[in-house]
Amino acid sequence: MSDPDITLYGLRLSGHSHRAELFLSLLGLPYRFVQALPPTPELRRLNPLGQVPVLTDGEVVVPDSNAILVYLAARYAAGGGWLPADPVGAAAVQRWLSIASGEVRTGPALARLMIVFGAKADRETVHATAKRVLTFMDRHLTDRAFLAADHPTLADIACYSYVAHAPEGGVSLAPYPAIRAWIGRIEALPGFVAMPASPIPEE
Ligand SMILES: N[C@@H](CCC(=O)N[C@@H](CS)C(=O)NCC(=O)O)C(=O)O
Repeated sequence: MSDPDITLYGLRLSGHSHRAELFLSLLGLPYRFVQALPPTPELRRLNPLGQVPVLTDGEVVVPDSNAILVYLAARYAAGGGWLPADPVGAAAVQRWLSIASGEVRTGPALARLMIVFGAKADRETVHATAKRVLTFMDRHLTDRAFLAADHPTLADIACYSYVAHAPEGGVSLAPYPAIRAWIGRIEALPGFVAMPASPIPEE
């Protein structure tokens, strides 16, 4: 296998970018980071949607945070348990990738986007979505160490950034002890790298 020649086009305050950077760091892969928002012409060439993150690895171009996780796991960590090959394990991980792009994106991530970046959305709806998904996740984690297996998988990496930084959007994690314990387990993984913190708004 050729040496990795990896560039991550992202934004350091983006949780989508962070999940890609976190996984690169957990795998110990060398990479360059290029800040690409507001969308640069290079970013638009690599991803016509104009969104970060995009990962390039030599000639390979992979837009989308979850696609990047899948690419890195399959290319550089096959058999490492991040992306199980068995049908039940694979489906369990995919379920959480969907939740990361669905309820986590439209709940805690959007609540943070409203505060940190001034995005406009209906606060009540966004916070109701956050409560629903965090309540579900907390119950799910009550008797589990990780979301989709008895070890960390892409499910945990995809969900971590926006859940851990939910308080920056005014979504407290105080009611969710199992989630807080899970966050501690992710942050204890060798190679963990944090997303820069933004101020937590007063109640
Ligand atoms: N489905 C995409 C969503 C990425 C996304 O929403 N990126 C935001 C930053 S957090 C972005 O690039 N926004 C700029 C834009 O949409 O113009 C992924 O998972 O990578």
